[in-house]
Amino acid sequence: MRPAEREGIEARFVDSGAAEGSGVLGRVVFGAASAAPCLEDGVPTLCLHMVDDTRDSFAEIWRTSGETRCGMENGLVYGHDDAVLFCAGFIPAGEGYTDAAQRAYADAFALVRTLDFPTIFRMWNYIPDINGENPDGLEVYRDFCRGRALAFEAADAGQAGMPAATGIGTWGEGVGFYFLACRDDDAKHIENSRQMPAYCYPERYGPKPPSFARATYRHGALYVSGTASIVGHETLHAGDLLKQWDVATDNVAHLVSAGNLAAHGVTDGYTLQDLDQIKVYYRRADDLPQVMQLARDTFHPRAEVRFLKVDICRTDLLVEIEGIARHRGSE
Ligand code: 3EB
Repeated sequence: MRPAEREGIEARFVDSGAAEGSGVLGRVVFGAASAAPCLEDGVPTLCLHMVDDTRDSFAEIWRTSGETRCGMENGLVYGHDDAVLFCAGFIPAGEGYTDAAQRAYADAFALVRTLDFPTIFRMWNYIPDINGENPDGLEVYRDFCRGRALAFEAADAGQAGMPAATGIGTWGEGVGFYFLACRDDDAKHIENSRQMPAYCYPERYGPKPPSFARATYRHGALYVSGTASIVGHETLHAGDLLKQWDVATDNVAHLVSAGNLAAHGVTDGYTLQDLDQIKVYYRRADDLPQVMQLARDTFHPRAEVRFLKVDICRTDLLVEIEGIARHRGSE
């Protein structure tokens, strides 16, 4: 694969309430309440409870230059143009997540087949009480992972179909999720040679491993999964924010580098300065000032960065970073 033209879709973070105009595929509100997705003024909208003060709310807007259509099916709300589909869903809180997650993912896989956007290239999962326990004593995250893995197995998608993803906490009730899928099969899933593929994690992290790739490359953009202080499969530096930041950003830097991408047949390469639409998830409220300073020291001065205080899938992780790498050109 060679670097292609700038792709036809892009994300922006806007403070809630900002005018949007046309060409919006979907909108995710990181605000003070969660709800099942809906069409709001014809725009697929997912509200996630991710902040405790509405003043900190923002929306992630997915925009395209193409003509958009939208719809609803099986509780999934979607918008698409000729090339890319945005889709959001919701799993109400209940007696555990294995079956519900498996069903929701099966419905999502069925929808992308029906609408003919067979390649999912980025997925986000916001999971309430992620470190809590389900009624059987299984951790909520592990319970969710089991259902998701069963859905991937049933879809025969296997590891080859697992896209870049985020699986992280939310303050809300019920799992909110959204994803991007495309018609072409140009998406390439990328692993990180510093980290064990998540779908190979040993059983001590749960009965079924997490189903995601470390990144997905499509049309010149590299969608970087949630990335934390994990080397091999092990958490490094429990309790130490600074060291975890360094390992997490070293992981991202290596993931996006030309050397790592070349191992996947992708002739392109990025640095941390190319990362944008960054979300920094942090566990402890008191860490915010330090996390903001670290982000200023690490990322491009014009990169969009938002900070979200939520629980992270492993209790020993304090920070996790995601974003989209793209060449900045002459902006
Ligand atoms: C990790 O590397 C940290 O379950 O979808 C990162 C990205 C993580 C995605 C997911 C989990 C997920 O294992 C956690």
